[in-house]
Amino acid sequence: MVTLALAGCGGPLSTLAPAGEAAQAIATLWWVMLAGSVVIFLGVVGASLLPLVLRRWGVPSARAMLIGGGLVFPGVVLLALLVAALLVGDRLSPRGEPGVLRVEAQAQQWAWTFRYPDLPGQPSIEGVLHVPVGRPFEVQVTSRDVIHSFWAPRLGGKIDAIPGHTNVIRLQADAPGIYRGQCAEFCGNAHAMMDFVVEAHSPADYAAWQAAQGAAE
Ligand SMILES: [Cu+2]
Repeated sequence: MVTLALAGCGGPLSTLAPAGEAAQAIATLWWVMLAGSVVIFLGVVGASLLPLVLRRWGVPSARAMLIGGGLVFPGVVLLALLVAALLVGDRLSPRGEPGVLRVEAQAQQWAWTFRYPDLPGQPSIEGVLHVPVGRPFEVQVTSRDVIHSFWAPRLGGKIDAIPGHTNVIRLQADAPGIYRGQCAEFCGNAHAMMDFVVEAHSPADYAAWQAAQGAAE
């Protein structure tokens, strides 16, 4: 049953098929939250049945239920989730590493344009983001019109594309391949069509692509 339900979680836009460090951290947090919520659900069901089973032993006082179940327990769970989410968020944030690959992603109804400020000729390519594998890259995301959201689920989390503002997300692809991305903020009629791909190249292929950009200039 669970296997059947989880079979729907695969595919090219699945956060549960991570292909990079940031996406792996997000997927791990998701599994921890799923396991935790199953345990809590069973605990709550168990606690509600306990008085029936152990009637003669008495039930906890209302005060104990309120303080234990209403304050202490959710407090501990929410604090643990907050710490875990902050740690994962840190892995998605830019780290100011020297020499990190920088890419600009500009959203516009209804397409993505990627620019490479560090490459000769500063190429500008619509719909395809070229990156090398095994090396972190920072995507500087902005918008020319309304708010969009940059999201390549197998590589990492979402980040808003806001007009007049630049948000940065740090991603990495661990294996060569094509990773699909999608605008994740409703932005008008063709929002659902506003997709892109991240093409992760082996170091040699990336060097060749880079050289071709310089030559095209
Ligand atoms: Cu959009």
